[in-house]
Amino acid sequence: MRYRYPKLNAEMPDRADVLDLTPSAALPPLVEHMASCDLPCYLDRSDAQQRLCSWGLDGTCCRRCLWGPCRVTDSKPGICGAGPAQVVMGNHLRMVAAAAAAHGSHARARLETILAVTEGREEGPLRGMDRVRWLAERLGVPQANAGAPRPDLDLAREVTLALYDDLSKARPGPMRLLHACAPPERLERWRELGVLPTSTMAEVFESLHRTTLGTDSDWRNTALQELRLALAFFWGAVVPASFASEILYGRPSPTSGEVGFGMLARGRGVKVAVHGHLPVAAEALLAAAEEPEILAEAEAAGADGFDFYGICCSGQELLARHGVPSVTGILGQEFALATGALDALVVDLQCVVPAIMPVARAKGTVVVTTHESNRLEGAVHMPAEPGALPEVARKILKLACDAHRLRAGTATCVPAVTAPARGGFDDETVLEAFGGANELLALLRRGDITGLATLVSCNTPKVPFERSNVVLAKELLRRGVLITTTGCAAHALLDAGLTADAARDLCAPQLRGALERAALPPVIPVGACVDNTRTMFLWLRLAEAAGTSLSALPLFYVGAEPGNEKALGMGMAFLAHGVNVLSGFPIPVPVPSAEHIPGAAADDMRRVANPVADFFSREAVSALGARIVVEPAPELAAGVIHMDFKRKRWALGW
Ligand code: XCC
Repeated sequence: MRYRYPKLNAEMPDRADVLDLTPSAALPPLVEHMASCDLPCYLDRSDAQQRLCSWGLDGTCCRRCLWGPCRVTDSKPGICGAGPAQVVMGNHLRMVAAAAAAHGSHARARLETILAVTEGREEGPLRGMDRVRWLAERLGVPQANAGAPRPDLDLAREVTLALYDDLSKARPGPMRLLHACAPPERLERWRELGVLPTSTMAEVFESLHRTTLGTDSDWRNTALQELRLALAFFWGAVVPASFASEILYGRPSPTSGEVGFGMLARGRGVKVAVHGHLPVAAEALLAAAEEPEILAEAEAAGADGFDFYGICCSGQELLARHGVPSVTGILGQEFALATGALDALVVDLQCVVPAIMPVARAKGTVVVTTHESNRLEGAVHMPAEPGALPEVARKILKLACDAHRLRAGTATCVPAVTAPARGGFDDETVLEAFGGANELLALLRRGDITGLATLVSCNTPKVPFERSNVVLAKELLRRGVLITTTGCAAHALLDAGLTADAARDLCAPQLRGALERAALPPVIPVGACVDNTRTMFLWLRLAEAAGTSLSALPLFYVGAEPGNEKALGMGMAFLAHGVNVLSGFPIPVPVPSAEHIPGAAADDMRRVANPVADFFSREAVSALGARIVVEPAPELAAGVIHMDFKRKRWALGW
């Protein structure tokens, strides 16, 4: 074994390291199975890519114009004269712009679905009218007309258009939801820094503009644009996407069951997995699967109805609202197909990797794409547009039945690995469970809860499969930290059994007592990545109860295994709100990069100074009251977080 410590990206685990160190009992047999089928997996592709390009790792490769690409150092600026800080910052900004475009497209698709319902083009009802009324109150949208309450669809339409405006308006002006919900202390800081945004689309537009050749050459000014963009990303895309899902499908409710790859062997139905981020097609599939005509199709194909499964964030959405078993996150998608258990994989938006197609072909699984932005070569495309959802869902399920019929007798390899799990929580259910924000605050003050952390974002080949998230969660529970989770981090923690009540045994005694009294699991899944909204609102309620700012409280945003640009944008958004951010990896988050120490052992590295890194790790503290910390080793990361919580507690006199 070679891999010990992922030195700032310079060393990645190889196949043997991953098999040795992953906490997942399901992964090794699946890797072996793929090899026996002559199907390469991500580990093969990752090994083939080593060593990764050091310029890319440092963020100092500039390919934003056609003069280069330039590999920039202090002594060798780009052809235009750009130095390393400018290139690192500009590349970084472009990644956050991509993130905002991704969550923004996601929000837009959901807002369009609500509008289709309000216009009668799509079937209702809107199950989240409480959220509509809550938003109407915050946004100052009148709820009555001439003394009579406004019809639900009318009110929902105006609220949705207000959210749409925050997402898309081009002319300068305040973002309504941000101004309605952000704490006054933050609004004041953002005003002072000059980073109040116009809209998500406007800030993406401006970010791309100012990273073109010969534009913003002052990297500090580019850093401020990144903060402005991060606020637009959060309040114009992330929060509306989460709320829109609630308006369409209602609040989640706590569920319990089992999760993991082993669930693919359960049941005798036509097996359909949903994958991506938009639960629009997935919800329509669940509804269609109850219809007698469709059930008859399944029976005619020799099945006993339908068995649904979830992958990535669509999986988190279905787990939260319907208790549908989640199978895996982004790195596990090809293994889910390799089991040979799935008849159909229905994908919507984002995090659907092209590597799944050869595996699906080999196993006879039909892959259906449902969104124009997310086509896959060789897949069947069935656009799940508002207005056609029930019909498209029926057609997809019929395709799945055909695949089931054709696949009869296909050999499967499903590791018998499942975990008990709970899901379906939001900020309200967590607060209710503790008896309200004041009671949760009292537990925090008393030290029953040391601090609160949210473990979010993706999985990455840069660590052994799911290891950083799982090790870090266990270490934090041992230190009394209350954990919420979303996205692929949640998949890792679900699969490790950490969302089951039995895992309370891993907690510090006082935290364990508090969780038992509240009947909450040790790690609390609050949904998909856009549902980081729920953690933010939980923390805002706590700060309000404490009469202080987020930056004064023991809170940490943790992306131990960031992979997608969206993870980067989310970290920046929490940072802008005054929450410390721990990232498992420096790139794309800029921190001092690694350099071999001349004359020392082959794996001795030192950190090289980088002003952008200093900005986010030091200067950000005075500007925002928070900073970015990078620590790849999860055991050490837990110590970093705990130390910060102790300092915050001392400062608060707790
Ligand atoms: Fe994608 Fe959301 Fe990341 Fe997972 S966690 S890899 S973004 S599915 Ni959102």
